[in-house]
Amino acid sequence: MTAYTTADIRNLALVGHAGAGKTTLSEALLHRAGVLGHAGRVEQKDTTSDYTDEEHEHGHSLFASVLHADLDGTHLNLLDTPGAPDFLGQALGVFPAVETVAVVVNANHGIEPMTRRMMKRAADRKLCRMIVINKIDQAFTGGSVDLGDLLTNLRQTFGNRVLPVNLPAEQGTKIVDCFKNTDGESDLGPVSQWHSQIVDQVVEVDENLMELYLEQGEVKPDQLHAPFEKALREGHLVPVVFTAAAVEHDASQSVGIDELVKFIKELCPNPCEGNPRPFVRGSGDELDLDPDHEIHADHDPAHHVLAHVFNVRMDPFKGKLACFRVHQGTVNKDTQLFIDDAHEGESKKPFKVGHLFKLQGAKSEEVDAALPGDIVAVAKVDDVHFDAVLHDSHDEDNVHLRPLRMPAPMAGVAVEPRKRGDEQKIADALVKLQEEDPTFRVSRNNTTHETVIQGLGDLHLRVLLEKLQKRYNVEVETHPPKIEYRETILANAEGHHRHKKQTGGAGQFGEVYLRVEPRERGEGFEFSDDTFGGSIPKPLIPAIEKGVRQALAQGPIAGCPLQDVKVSVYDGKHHPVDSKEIAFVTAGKRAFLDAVSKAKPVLLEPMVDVEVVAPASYMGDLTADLSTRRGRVSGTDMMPGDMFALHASVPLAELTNYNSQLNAMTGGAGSYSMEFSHYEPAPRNVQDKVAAEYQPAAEED
Ligand SMILES: Nc1nc2c(ncn2[C@@H]2O[C@H](COP(=O)(O)OP(=O)(O)OP(=O)(O)O)[C@@H](O)[C@H]2O)c(=O)[nH]1
Ligand SMILES: [Mg+2]
Repeated sequence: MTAYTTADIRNLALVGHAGAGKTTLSEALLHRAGVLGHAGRVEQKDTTSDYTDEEHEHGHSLFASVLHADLDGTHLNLLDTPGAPDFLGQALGVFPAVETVAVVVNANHGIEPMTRRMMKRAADRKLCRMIVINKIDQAFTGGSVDLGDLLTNLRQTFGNRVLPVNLPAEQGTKIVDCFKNTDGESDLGPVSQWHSQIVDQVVEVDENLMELYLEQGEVKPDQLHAPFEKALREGHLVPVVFTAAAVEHDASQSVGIDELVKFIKELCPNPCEGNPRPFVRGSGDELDLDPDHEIHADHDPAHHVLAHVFNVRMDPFKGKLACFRVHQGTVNKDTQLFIDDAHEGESKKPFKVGHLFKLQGAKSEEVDAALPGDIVAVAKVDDVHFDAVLHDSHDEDNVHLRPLRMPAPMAGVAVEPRKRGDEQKIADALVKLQEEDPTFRVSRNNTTHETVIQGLGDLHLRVLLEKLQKRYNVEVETHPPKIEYRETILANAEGHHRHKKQTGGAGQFGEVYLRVEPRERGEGFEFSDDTFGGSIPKPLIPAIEKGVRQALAQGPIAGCPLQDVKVSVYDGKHHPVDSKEIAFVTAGKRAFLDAVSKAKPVLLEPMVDVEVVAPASYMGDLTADLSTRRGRVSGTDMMPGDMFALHASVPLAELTNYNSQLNAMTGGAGSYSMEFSHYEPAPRNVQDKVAAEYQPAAEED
C-alpha cells in the first residue's frame, strides 16, 4: 500500500436512492484506480461492494461496504451504502466516518425519496455534500431525461447552492470542467456561464477574495481552493458532477470517472478540511449536548488516540469486524485501546489492537498503522460495538459522538423456533444480527411472552430472517406480534368471596369483602386495607393483595393485564386454625374478579402518536387512509422541499401493515415514525373480536 499522510486522505460516502448507480460507481472508481482488472456489474453479482448472498439475491446493496483505493497519491476511503429506505440505518451509520457525502442521483428518475432524505440528513450532520448525476448516457439515448431540467429542479429543491463543477458535452460522451476552465461548449450551454456562477458562489464566503474578484473580474484557480472548502463546510455550496458509471450498451465504458477522480483529489476536503466531528462528554442520558461544550479532535498523529466505530459486521472467517475511523492520534498493532460505549458509564478494560485491517468489500488486508483521518478495522474484539469510542488515555474517558438520530424500527414480527430446543441458538444469532445493524431491534415481551424483532420495513425484516436461516442455520416461524391490550373498569363495584375447604387434611377458610374503583388512565394499581376490628388479621392482608395482583394479570374480557384500578378491602371473616395465606390469596382473587365483573370492565387498546412525512401531493390520501384506520389527525406541518408532516393518534392494531401500505401509497416517498402514547377504551366491535379469540386457561382449585 502506497504511504500517505492525513492530508492525502479523502473519506467519501456514496448515498442516494436505490438503483441510482452507487455500487456501479464504486466499481468504476476501483477499476480506474487499478484495484480491479475489470469493473464488475451488479447484475453479474461480481461487484466488490455487493458481496453478500443476500445482496446477490436481491440485486441491491443491503449493507454498508468499506472500500479503499489509491488515486495517484490520494488515499480514498469509499463507503458504498444501500439506497433502499429500509436500510437507511446502514447509510446513516457511515456518516461519522466521512467528511463528504456524495448523493448519487439517477438521471432517469431525478429527485427520489432517498435523495431528499440523504440531502437533509447530511446537512443536519454538517457534512460537506456533493451531488453525482449518474446514468447520463441514458439522457442521450432517446430517453425523456433532460439534464438541464434536472439541474434546475435540483437547484429549486435544494437551493442555489447546488452548482455544477463539470458538465456533460458532446451528447454526454465527454465531461468538461467548468470550475477551473472557462471555455467551450457543453450539452447545457456555454461553459463560461456556469463557470461564473460557481465562482460567484465560492467567493461569497471570502470577503477579501470577493473584493479582488469584483475588481479583476477573475481570480486564479489556486486562490479558490480554500474558499471552496469553506463554502462546502458551510453548506454554501453543493457541487454537482456528471457521470455514467457504466454505459448502457457497453458496460466496460464509463463517462466522467476521471473527472470525478480529479474532483475528489483536488476539491474534496481532506480530514483536516472538513467540519469537525461532534464529540460530547457524558454517557447514557447524561450526555452534555451543549454545542459550546463539544469536543473536536485535532487530527494530530502524536496526540492521544480518539477513534469511533461506525460499522460492525460478522465476517465468516475473521469473526466480528469492527470498522473505525481515527479522528486523532495514531493506532498501530501494539496500541492499547479503551472502549467507551455510548450507553454505558464506565470505559471497558483496554484491548490490544494486535491486527489492523484495511477493508475492500469482503476482503481485508493487514496494515501496520492508521493515521488520523483513516478508516481501518479490528477483528474479534467482542466488547467493541457500533458507535463505541476507542481511546488510549483516561483523558478521553466518557467521550462519545453526538448521537446519530437513527430511524426507529417500526415494522415488527414475533418469532418462534420452528424446531424445539433452538431457542438459545436463535437468541445468539439475533444478538449477532443486532451487532451489525443499529436499526434492528430484538425485544422480549413479557406480557405476550413473545420475542419480537423490529426493523425499518418488511424488506429489512425479510433480509434479516434470510440471514438468520442462511448464516446461523436456524429456522423460525413468524407472525404479527400480538397487540398488548389491557383491561380496566369504568364503574365502582363490590365483590365478595368466601373460600372454604375442609375436605380431608388441613382446612382452608377465608372470606373477603372488597370494593373496586376506576382510577385515571395511567395511574396504575392501588390497594388499601380498610378493615377494622380484626375482621381479618393484619398479617393476612398481604395475602389478599397477592391474590388480587394474580387476578390483575389476567382480566375477565381477554385475559389482558388490568390497570388503573383501586382496591379497598373493607371486611371479611377468618378462622383461627384454617385461615392461612393460601385461603386469603384465593378469597382475595375471587372477590376481586367478582367485583370487576360488575364494574363495567372494558378492553383498553394502545394508541400511538404517528408522524407521517411525505410529499404534499399525498396529503389528502394519507389523511383519508388514517381516518379509515380510526386515526385522529391532530395537525399538519409544511416542510421544506414540498414535503409535509401529518400528526395523528392511531390505534396500534390498525397499523400492522402500515409500512408496506405507506410505501405503496407514496411509491416509497413516505416515511413514518410512531411512539406509544396511551391506552384508551377500544370500541365494542374490537373488544368483541379480541374477546372471541381469548381462550381462558382452566382455573385450578
Ligand atoms: N445505463 C446505465 N446504467 C447504470 C449506470 N450506473 C449503474 N447502472 C445500472 O443501474 C442499476 C443499479 O445500479 P447499482 O450500482 O446497483 O445502484 P445502487 O445505487 O448501488 O443501488 P442500491 O444498491 O439498490 O442502492 C444496475 O443495473 C447498473 O448496471 C449508468 O451510468 N448508466
Ligand atoms: Mg448498491
